[in-house]
Amino acid sequence: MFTLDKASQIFPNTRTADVVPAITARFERLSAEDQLALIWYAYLEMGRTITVAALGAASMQFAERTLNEIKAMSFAQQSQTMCDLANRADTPISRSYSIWSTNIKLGFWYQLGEWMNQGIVAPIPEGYQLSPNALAVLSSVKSVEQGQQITLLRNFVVDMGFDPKKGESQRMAEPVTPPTPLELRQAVTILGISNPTVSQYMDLLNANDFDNLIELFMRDGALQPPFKKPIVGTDAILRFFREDCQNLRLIPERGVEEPAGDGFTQIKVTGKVQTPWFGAGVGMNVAWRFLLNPEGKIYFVAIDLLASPSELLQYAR
Ligand code: ECH
Ligand code: GLY
Repeated sequence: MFTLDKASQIFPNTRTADVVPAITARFERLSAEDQLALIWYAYLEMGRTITVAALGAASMQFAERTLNEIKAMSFAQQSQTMCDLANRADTPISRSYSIWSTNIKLGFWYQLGEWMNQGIVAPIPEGYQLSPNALAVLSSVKSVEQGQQITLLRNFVVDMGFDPKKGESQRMAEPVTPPTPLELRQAVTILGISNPTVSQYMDLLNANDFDNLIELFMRDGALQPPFKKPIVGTDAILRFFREDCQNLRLIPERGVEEPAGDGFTQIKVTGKVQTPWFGAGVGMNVAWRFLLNPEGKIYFVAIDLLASPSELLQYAR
């Protein structure tokens, strides 16, 4: 029988973008001032080639009160509030922040960035000098591919704030958008793959049809997002889909399918993923590693951010 541990080791030659956790760890050791300035410079630089979309109004409602509170503050208080978030200081705003879903956190910073540009929120002080370490981290951020850059930026933002319950708190997420109507859905085709579970997985996720998507999983099945521990069980996976997976675009390209023993099948697919934040502007190179039970239900799927585009063609076990 397969265990989760054994399942997570299928296709061990998949090379993931380990620079992401490595750079994130270096970033975390910087001062709050350096962190904020570094993000500002990286964000400005990225904005020269790609456009970030604003979050819809309905999704922003949870952050609105905090945003208005910050807007009404003096520049000094605003800078302090942003530093508190980066320092994970225990303040009421840092506590509110920690229970927001990833997208609400990103939408909140997007708005602050707009206000910094307009002079409504305290800018990074003119002539601010990054420390030598921060300069080195910034140059590492700039040196990786765009899909890895936006993953870094998202990591930086997600880890801010103060969570007394360490992730166990009630979370606030955006409203769930209804699934795409059947007649507007488009089916993927994946070179080398005829397995129906895998194509349905892609099609249902692309259609935000999470209630049918979750039916593809075994009750104790698991999904492992990039650089994360597996999310185990259909209740937790469904919550993750609703909170973190709306309006993604999965563009699988090719794959291999082989027996894995005990009647299970292992399938590796590579391709691109687009996030609604950047649309077609950024295609992240990813692999999906599926392990299916004899009935074709998903026991395990890992999504890996790949080290380089050449990994898209890498199928050797
Ligand atoms: C300013 C300065 C002060 C400090 C801060 C600032 C603002 C920063 C801002 C940053 C915005 C960053 C954004 C990043 C978005 C990243 C999105 C990513 C999405 C990846 C999704 C993937 C999906 C994979 C999956 C697949 C599955 O099959 C299953 C589900 C799942 C400048 C003010 C902070 C505004 C918007 C990286 C890979 C394929 C696992 C989800
Ligand atoms: N905005 C959804 C995501 O890509 O995380």
